[in-house]
Amino acid sequence: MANNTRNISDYSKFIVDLRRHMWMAGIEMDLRRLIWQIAITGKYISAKIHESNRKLAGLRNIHGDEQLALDKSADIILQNQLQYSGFVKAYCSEELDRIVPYEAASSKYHVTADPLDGSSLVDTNLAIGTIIGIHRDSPLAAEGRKTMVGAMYITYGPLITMVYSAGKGTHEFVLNREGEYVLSEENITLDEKGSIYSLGGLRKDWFSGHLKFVETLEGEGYKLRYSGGFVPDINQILIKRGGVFTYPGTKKDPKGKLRLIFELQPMAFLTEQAGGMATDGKQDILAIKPEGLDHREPIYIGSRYEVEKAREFLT
Ligand code: AFP
Repeated sequence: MANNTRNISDYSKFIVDLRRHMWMAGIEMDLRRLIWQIAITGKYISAKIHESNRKLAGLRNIHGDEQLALDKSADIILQNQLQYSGFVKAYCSEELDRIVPYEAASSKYHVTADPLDGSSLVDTNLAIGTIIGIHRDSPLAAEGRKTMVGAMYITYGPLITMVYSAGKGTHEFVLNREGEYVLSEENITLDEKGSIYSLGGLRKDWFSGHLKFVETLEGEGYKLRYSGGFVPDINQILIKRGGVFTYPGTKKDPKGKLRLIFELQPMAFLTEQAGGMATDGKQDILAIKPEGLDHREPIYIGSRYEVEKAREFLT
């Protein structure tokens, strides 16, 4: 055989799909299967986004936001996929007002979901996403560092990508035309310092310490990257290997906007696994014990330099 042709095993070295990656990482079987089940829902949710009627469902979730039909549909897709999977002991999501126990026999994982974060961006065709937390106990039982065993998000953009961690690094996969998740970025590692910042909240409502922090980064030439979608904004910092996202406490909302269980814990888990940090300005997000499903916290998340710098201005 001419030496410039590769046999199939050579090619397979390059196409590492999600199941093979998790097996090679030595992740426990039920957790591998659960992550796989959740990743597959990305295809169904993406199909829903493309066919959705975008009409307001008129339903209200517990957080007082208006609920787009899409949020509800994404939640139902996740529940249908997980309720009888046998791996989920209980499920809670931003679209529900309680934790739903599942009767599956051998289930042991608790799943948290923001089924479609950034849904208000759907009509702008900007990227939105699904955020998932995986816990060995109820997410309300203790701080995230004690209960979390994994986290992932799916980004619905020009490509469908999925980033996951089960405690052995943070890795990105792309959904290819054949419907397989293929490894695209392995062991994502943030630089000590980045060059982009993503700033939530209104400047006029910022506290002085936060304003001084932002002005310091501006003085160091940071470039603004903010889409209004938590998933693509965090994804940009991970894929560009650095920078900081912040949605601070403000004079109007001292606890900020983003929810600890459904949004902040999963992104904090993924970012720490990528060598970064996530705090509320003072303490680690994963060190905060959730007080309830609607618990919100300010967030500073990304490279160590920027998150530590924020702490200087906020304590
Ligand atoms: P929606 O889910 O209502 O679109 O809110 C998205 C979000 O929760 C999060 O994805 C963004 O980071 C944040 O809100 C943007 O908030 P602002 O619209 O106040 O900038």
